[in-house]
Amino acid sequence: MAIAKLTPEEREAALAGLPDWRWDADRDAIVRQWKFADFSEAWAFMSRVALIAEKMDHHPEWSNVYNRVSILLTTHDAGGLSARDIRFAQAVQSL
Ligand code: HBI
Repeated sequence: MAIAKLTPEEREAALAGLPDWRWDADRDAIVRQWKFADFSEAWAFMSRVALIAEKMDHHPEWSNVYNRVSILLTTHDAGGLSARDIRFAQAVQSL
């Protein structure tokens, strides 16, 4: 499924609205980390993110170590960051 990568200008504009996310130039991805009180809190968050992923048919690259969760968003179909990643990050932001 062809979807366009964001231009540098589009990326900067999108990131201005997502201050907690940073751009990973090597992956052309956006990344964010969270630290929760404990594993239970982290897992509860991941459960909600998983539902977003299935609903949007867009899936994060992520990892969890005890109370920490890292999420990296990129669009494999585009070979880099796309509007889908921005929409996903906004949905996570609004949890
Ligand atoms: N998730 N992050 C990410 N990137 C994709 O390109 C992607 C996905 N989830 C599902 C998906 N693509 C499918 O739409 C296609 O691979 C069919």
